[in-house]
Amino acid sequence: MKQSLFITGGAGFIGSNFVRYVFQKTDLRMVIIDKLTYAGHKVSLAGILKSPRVKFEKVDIADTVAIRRLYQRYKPVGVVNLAAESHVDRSIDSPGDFIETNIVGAHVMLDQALQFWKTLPRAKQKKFRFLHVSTDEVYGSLGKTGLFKETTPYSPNSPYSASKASADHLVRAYYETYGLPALITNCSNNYGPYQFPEKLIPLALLNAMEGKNVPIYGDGLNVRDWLYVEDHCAGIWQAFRRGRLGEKYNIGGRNERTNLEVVDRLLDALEEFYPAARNPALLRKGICCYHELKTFVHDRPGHDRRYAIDASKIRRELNWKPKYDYESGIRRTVRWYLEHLDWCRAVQTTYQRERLGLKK
Ligand code: NAD
Ligand code: TDX
Repeated sequence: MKQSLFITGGAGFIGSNFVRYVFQKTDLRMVIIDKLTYAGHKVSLAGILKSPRVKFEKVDIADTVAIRRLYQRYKPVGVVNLAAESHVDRSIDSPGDFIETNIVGAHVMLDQALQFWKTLPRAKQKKFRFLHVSTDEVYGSLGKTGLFKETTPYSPNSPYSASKASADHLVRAYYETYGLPALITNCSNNYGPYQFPEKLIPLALLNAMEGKNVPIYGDGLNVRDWLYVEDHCAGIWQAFRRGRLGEKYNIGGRNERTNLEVVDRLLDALEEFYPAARNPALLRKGICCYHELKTFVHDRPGHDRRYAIDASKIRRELNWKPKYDYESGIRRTVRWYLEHLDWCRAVQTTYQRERLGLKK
């Protein structure tokens, strides 16, 4: 049997896009390890799960015994660790879940990888890699100028980013202390198909389509650096194949936008593909323009002001560059959501786009 790659979190947003990417670009076998939380759905992998090249294991990455068994059973050629609790607002309400998955779970994946790797013959040890997928949020918040570099000191502000930062430190420690062949990617905000509708872009789109308010936190001037998800997948794949062990690679598309700019562009695109004048949900409420739905709401506690990524290292060393510009990415995304309302309904069983992150 061909050797397999472990992909944790493969039923989530980036994970499902990454599984599709690897499926199309290679002939590798994949083992998807996912707990199927509120954010993980097999429907995001429709079609692919039928392939004999793909195995699905519903397992919690923090379950040491189950993870050990998977390493022993499949003997992977490498691991791409995407599984995480990923939503900042939820981390404000329930930080414990983030500690458990993002720190304890990452540690279990690393430690069991090390135990397994030590049993491999030299030649296989040399090929094995553990790539940990992280975020730019570990660097904290920027002022009006400047970019996050790989050398920027960590300064996480939310329980989410603190948990991701902890995991990054553990990955580094496992490389430095035990020689586990590991590396890290730190990416900016992703957007595109299969993003769970708790995040700004799908939430704004779906609310607007249904004639509901589009919540904008604070003054709407916080800046994020947006990257189309397929470009992130390509960066992860390049780093996994050719990145230097023990290194970190920042990934980002230099698409800095205020949240207000993002929402305005989305609502314009929605008007183009689904005019408000033809949308019964808006007509019923006497609303003639999607922009009327924009609503300023209480700010997120500890809301980072600005993120911006310097991706020159991955460009230079691994020849990665984004394929999609912001305009084409946004248009593809809006069209995808309009054409996949069945997916949106299927994944929103326990969550109705209520406001999160104000509880504590
Ligand atoms: P997501 O929330 O859409 O998906 C996370 C997946 O992990 C889900 O399928 C979920 O079921 C699974 N999962 C959660 N806890 C688990 C556990 N204990 N065991 C096994 N599986 C578990 O997240 P996403 O946006 O796809 O993010 C994926 C990774 O990329 C995360 O590590 C995140 O920190 C990182 N990241 C995300 C972004 C972004 O903009 N979304 C940017 C940079 C980095
Ligand atoms: O309803 C909203 N209104 C709003 O103004 C929501 C959900 C968000 N926002 C703001 C908060 C942020 O400034 O929009 C911006 C983007 O918010 P999110 O989509 O929640 O993303 P963010 O907090 O920036 O984090 C995302 O990017 C980095 C991912 O969720 C993380 O997993 C990733 O690491």
